[in-house]
Amino acid sequence: MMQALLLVLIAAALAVPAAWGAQLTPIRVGLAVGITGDISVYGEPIRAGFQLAFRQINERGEVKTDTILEDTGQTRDGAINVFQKFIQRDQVAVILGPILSSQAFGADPLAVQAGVPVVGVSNTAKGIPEIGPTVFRVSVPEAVQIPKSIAVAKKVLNLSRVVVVYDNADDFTVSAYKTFADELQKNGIQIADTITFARGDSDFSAQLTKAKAANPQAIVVSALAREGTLLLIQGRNLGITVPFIGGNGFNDTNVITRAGAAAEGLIVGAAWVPSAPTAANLRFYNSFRDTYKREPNQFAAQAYTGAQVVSEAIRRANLTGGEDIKVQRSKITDALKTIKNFETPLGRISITAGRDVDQPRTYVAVVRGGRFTELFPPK
Ligand code: 1QQ
Repeated sequence: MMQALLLVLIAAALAVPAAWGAQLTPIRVGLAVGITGDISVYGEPIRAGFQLAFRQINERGEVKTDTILEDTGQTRDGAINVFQKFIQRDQVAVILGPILSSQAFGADPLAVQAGVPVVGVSNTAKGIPEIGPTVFRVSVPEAVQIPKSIAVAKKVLNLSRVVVVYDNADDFTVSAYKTFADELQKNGIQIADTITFARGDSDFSAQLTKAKAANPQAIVVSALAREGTLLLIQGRNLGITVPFIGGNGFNDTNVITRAGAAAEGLIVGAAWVPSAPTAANLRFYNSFRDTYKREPNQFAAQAYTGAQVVSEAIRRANLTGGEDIKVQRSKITDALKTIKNFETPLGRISITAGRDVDQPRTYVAVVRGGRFTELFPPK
């Protein structure tokens, strides 16, 4: 009896370090964010979401992290440089970012080569997790979201004829364009014209004049925020009155603020809306607003979610922080694969066998009165 009790006590004592957090040294996490340049409209909310989440995580004390934030700027090379620094100089155990799919296609292969897990929080092009066995994302891909947006838009607008305008110089906008074109075709919606521009352009009068002449019921646009905003404004100035339907590039309140009245009626698929009625979202929404004195957006919610997923993986990896960096990297990679039905501001999400996100609840939003509002199809 005494012996059995002793064994139980010894077992309990041995179990304590794992259960109570034996982590002694913080785990290094690299945050690759484009804070300057055209993509700062995404980078600012993403940085805010990361920093809020890691502050709360470190305050809870269960997982200790040491985050290093680096500005990638808006280019692919900028992201590659930051990844090199994170992997070699800073010896990080895991990376969150970079913002654009086009940056991920350039930088993620370096992480794959070094065995460093990467979690994208805003990459939505096709083929991101397929970059390699350490690449994950929590941002619902456009291939999943666009079919929902087109189905809702078709019903709401009774669509049969559109024009498609897209940026042919960016990986994400090209990928989303292809998904839009497939989906329009599947829904029997005629594409009266397909018109291109290139990232960096500022004058869209030729494209918009051509689009207007095709007399569509709506204009489908695959663009990043800067070009997307200019297209909305210039389109309205040219007398285009039909609605615009956009992709993930438009999911930012800055687009609405800058485009003003020209953004009204814009339809966009979204991974998050402010009104998502879950306890986890309410906690996130309120703490973000209390901290930053402004409303979060989809990108902030996704960044916060990515930080939560990474810290949960660090917790599950049972690290002390003293391991060889290679061990930390591989244990976190393995732990990321175990994330299932995990409560986040985006709802309950899972990491699939293909390292992509499974997010059951997504939204189609319309801009009304300067806000993204959930759009429901008529019954
Ligand atoms: C991508 C995107 C952009 C809109 C990120 C902000 O979805 O590049 O994949």
